[in-house]
Amino acid sequence: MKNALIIIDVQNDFCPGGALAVDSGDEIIPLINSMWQNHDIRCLTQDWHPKGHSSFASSHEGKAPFEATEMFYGAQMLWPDHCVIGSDGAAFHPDLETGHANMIVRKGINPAVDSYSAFFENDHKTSTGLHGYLQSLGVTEVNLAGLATDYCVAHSALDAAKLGYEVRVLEAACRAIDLDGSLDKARTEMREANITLEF
Ligand code: VGL
Ligand code: ZN
Repeated sequence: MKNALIIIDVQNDFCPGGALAVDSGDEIIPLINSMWQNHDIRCLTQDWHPKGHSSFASSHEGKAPFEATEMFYGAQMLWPDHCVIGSDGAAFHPDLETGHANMIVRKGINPAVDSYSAFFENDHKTSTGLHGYLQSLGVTEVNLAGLATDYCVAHSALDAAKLGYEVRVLEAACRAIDLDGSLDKARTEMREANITLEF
């Protein structure tokens, strides 16, 4: 039995000054850097969108960022353009120690489907391959931190719980976007899924 640390989307665009900045997003980096040692398998995710991605408000006429819309796979929040493949905004924050990672998952690369979770795209069907990777290494426990608590961290945690992992979210090493109560909602859903929220 092995444990994994999965660090979600600690990229320039989610940190202060970025295109979809999360308040104090960069404050979690020293804590994350101190956590690598305690885990067998260490993964990073990178939000990684082609230009004109369908999750960008700019791709929908008459829509503004932070408005919701309907996609063929269900409700989708529209965002400012962010984490465009190859851009500085898509790069990991320079203070994040990325050298510890066994593997890096890139998600949201399909122009038509967003991907909050590290495990499945927002259609809840298309796998990123991370589950197979962790399974093949004997990982049973998944610890998550990063950005943003209420979107990519929560969706990753909920999918991990559904897949049968024991899941902990290290909230001291997370920061939230918190749109219209999204943080409270995410916390409730995670608790209901038996995910441990740890400070
Ligand atoms: C995220 C919104 C859009 C996240 C990614 O990392 O939480 N949020 N893309
Ligand atoms: Zn995104």
